[in-house]
Amino acid sequence: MVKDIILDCDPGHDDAIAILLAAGHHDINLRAITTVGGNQTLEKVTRNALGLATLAGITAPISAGHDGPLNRNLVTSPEIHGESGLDGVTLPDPAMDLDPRHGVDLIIDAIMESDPGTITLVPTGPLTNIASALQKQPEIASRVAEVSLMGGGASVGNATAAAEFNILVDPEAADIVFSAPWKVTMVGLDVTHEAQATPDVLDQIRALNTPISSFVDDLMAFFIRSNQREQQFAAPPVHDPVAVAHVIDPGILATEHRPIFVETAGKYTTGMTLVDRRPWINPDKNTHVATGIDVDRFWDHVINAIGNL
Ligand code: PIR
Ligand code: CA
Repeated sequence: MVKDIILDCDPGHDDAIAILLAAGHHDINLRAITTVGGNQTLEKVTRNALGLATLAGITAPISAGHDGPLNRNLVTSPEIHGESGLDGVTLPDPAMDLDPRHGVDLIIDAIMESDPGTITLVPTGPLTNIASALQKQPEIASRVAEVSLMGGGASVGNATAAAEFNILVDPEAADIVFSAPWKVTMVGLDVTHEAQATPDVLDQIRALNTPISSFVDDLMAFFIRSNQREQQFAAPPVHDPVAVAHVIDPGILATEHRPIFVETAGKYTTGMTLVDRRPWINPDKNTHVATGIDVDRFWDHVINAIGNL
């Protein structure tokens, strides 16, 4: 079944793979791309989104959202993604214009224009735009099928001991998103750290032998080096496409229905996603945590999508 998604992202090497997966996979109808300040400044990630859309032949509207968190200063990740946010590749000049609407308005319009329950939101950056959309039009909560977001973790952080980067950048926004009356699936580090671009995966991508496959190869070459240098990963975790893959093929992830809370004022734990795993606690919120992943099936979808482009 084809699923309609809105991708809210901060490209970013792994966001780029999420965009290619969404654009190339036959079971996804990409309705809109919105950008948010995160891995790099809004200006840079928006430029990257336009270049990627040009490369992949995407015709969906693209618009720029918030340039930084609701009430904090933006922290970026140049050590992982470089100065451009997408170091290691040269993007084509954009062949399309940005949609003139603010990203938040594009998100609201796309949801309110669609039949209830048909759109899945896939945020792969800080949750600023999504929280802002909820504040501006709370009715979106009842109209969205699911929020499949890359962020957080039940047992591990990357930006700090407790926090994953996307949640740490804007914890207040994350708190709003995890507290709203809609289904949230947290595709966090517990599963995305398993989704590594191993030499075997890269061989399969190279074997496609297309302009896009060699672009992905160059993109991953930079990401391999930065992840090795900064976080001692032998092969880099490619986080963001896992949240798209969950929409394509829900069986790819094992999930648990558990209450999840975002720490906004911890001494050591700001940005932590606290998962209540006490078995006797009946979840009274519709939050789900991903706890396992079929890694081979995940890469099959990504490689299939890249091959379609
Ligand atoms: C990845 C990211 C940030 C920091 C590191 N070290 C690695 C970005 C990715 O784009 C992904 O969305 C999320 N934030 C993973 O933490
Ligand atoms: Ca991202």
